[in-house]
Amino acid sequence: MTNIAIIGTEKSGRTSLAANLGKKGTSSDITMYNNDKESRKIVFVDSHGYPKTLKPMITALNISDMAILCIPPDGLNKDNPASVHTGECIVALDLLGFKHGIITLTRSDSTHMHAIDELKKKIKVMTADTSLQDWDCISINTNKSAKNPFEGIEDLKARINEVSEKIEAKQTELNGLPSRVFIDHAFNVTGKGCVVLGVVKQGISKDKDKTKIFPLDREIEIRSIQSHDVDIESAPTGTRVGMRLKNVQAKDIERGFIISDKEIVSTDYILECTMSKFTRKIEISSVLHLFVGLQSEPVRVEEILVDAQEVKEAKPGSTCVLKLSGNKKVAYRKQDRFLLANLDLAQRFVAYGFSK
Ligand SMILES: Nc1nc2c(ncn2[C@@H]2O[C@H](COP(=O)(O)OP(=O)(O)OP(=O)(O)O)[C@@H](O)[C@H]2O)c(=O)[nH]1
Ligand SMILES: [Mg+2]
Repeated sequence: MTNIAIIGTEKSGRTSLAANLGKKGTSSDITMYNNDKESRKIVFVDSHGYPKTLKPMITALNISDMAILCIPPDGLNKDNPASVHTGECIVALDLLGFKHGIITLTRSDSTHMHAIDELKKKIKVMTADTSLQDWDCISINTNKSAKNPFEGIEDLKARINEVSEKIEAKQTELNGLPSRVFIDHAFNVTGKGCVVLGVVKQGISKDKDKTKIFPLDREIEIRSIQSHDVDIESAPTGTRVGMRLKNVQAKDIERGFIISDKEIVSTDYILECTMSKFTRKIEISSVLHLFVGLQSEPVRVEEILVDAQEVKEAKPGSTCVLKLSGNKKVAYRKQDRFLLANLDLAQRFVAYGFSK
C-alpha cells in the first residue's frame, strides 16, 4: 500500500487533484482520499491546513512514502506572495531527505507552453542539489472543460505506479523490524471503545498484539485491525489502519502517539543538526518549533556547540549540536529525523537533526 502526501502552496490545486485521484475519507487539518478500486490501494493525503500552519504538511509527509508537490503557474513568481510557500515545501522535502516524489505543474489549461518551459527551468535551478533533483515534472489539469481536459493525469497515475513498486519493495524489507504505528487520529466509537487511525511505519502489526503506547508508556492490547474498512489480522509496513485499542481512552491519545514495544521518551533533546541554507542564524534562548514523527512542540535553545565548543549562534548551511528544552513528553527512536522551525520567519524551516 502506498500513502501519498499532496502538498504545495495555497490554491496550488491540491484538493482538486486529490479529489480526482481518490474518494474523500477522514478529514481534519489533513484529508484522506482513498483509491481502493485498483489492485494497488493508495491513500492520498491532502495537507489543506498548510500553509496556515506547518503541522498538516509535516503530518502528511510523515505518514506517506511519496509526495506530490503541486506548483501552480504563478507558484514561483517573486511578486506572488504564495511563492514563498512553494520554496518552503521544497526546503521541507529536502530537510526530510524525502526520496520519492513527483512535481506536478498544476492548472496547465490556464497557462501556455512557453510559460511551462520557463517554470520547469526555474524548478531545475531551485531543486539542484536537493532531494528533489531527479523528480519528474508533469504538467496537469483537472478541468473537464479545458481544451485538453485532464492533461497529464494518466501520465501521473502511471508514474505513481512505477514509484509505488519501488516503495513496496522497501516496505517488504521493513517488515522484519519491530512494529511501530504512528497515530494521526483517535476517537471514541460507541460500543467499540477507543479507535485510532494511523499508519504502520515499520514491522507487522497484529490483531491481539500486547504492546505499548508512547509517550504514555502504557501497556495496551490491539483488539482488532481494519484496513480500507475490512477486518485484517496483520498489517504490514505501509498499511493505513484503523485499530481498536484496549486499556487506553481516546481522550488520552494525541496525534503523533506511537504504538510500539519501545521508544525513547523525553522533554529535552541533544540533536546533531544541519542548518538549512535558506534560513537565518539561530541564537541561544531562541524559541523554535520541534517536529518528530507526527508530534510537535515549542522548544528553547539552551546551548549551541560547534566542534564541541560552545558558541553563541549557528549559521545557515552549517552543522552544530543543539541542546533544546521543552515541556511535553515526546516519543521517538534514534533513527527518527527531527525538524526545527522558526514560526516568525517567512520560510519557516530551520534545520534537521538526529538525537545524539
Ligand atoms: N482552470 C483550472 N483551475 C483549477 C485546476 N485545478 C484547480 N483549479 C482551481 O484553482 C483553485 C484552487 O484549486 P484547489 O484544488 O482548491 O487548490 P488548493 O491547493 O486545494 O487550495 P486551498 O486548499 O484553498 O489553498 C480552485 O478555484 C480550483 O477550481 C485546473 O486544473 N484548471
Ligand atoms: Mg484545498
